[in-house]
Amino acid sequence: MLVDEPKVSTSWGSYKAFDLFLGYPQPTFDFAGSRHKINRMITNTKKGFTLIELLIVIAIIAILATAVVLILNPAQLFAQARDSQRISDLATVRGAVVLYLSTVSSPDLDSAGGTCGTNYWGSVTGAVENLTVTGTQSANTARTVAGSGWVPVDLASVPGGSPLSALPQDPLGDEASSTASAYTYSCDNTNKWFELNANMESSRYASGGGDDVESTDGGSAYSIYEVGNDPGLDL
Ligand SMILES: [Ca+2]
Ligand SMILES: [Ca+2]
Ligand SMILES: [Ca+2]
Repeated sequence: MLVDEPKVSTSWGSYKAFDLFLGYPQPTFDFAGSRHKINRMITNTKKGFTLIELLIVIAIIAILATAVVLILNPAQLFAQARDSQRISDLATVRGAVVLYLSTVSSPDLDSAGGTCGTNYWGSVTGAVENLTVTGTQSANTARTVAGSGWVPVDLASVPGGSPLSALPQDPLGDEASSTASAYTYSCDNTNKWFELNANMESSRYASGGGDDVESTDGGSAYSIYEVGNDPGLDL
């Protein structure tokens, strides 16, 4: 475009003659007016939020926070984490007792040379997790691994030493707080069978849940998580 091209003024504005000739009239750029508009935009952004805008933002944040709490449900997430710990703890103890049975020449599952009978052992006093047990709970609730803990098996006699340094306890179960959550142990010293029990806390892992481990463990109690080497897990 030539610098000295003549402009044509119409009622719409000012056009260059060459654009009119092509049939594509282009308004000339009004630098002064645009600078004014840009300045106004900058001024507007500096103004900040109005009260209504702030209230809307707060309402949106509140709705999102509620949705996150409803979807994630932190209480259930913590319960699920404790259930994962319970599943892991019982697998660890089960592995240790199985190792004891396979490596010790004369294994004794109650460290008393008895039959175990209907006695059971629990990780806290008054442990009633194993609903199928009708016998007496041993006073042994210690976490020691040499035969006087809540799993009365002398794991220290395993060649190479005990696979556990201490017996686990239910994540919510301790003598001071509650007897509602505990691990239990029962045995058959004649057949060298044993069973370990825990109670799942979350709706996910409990009986009827999406990852139900209580009713799918092959044991005798629908609402208790059972592991061990006892056929039918009905000790
Ligand atoms: Ca069960
Ligand atoms: Ca249960
Ligand atoms: Ca059972």
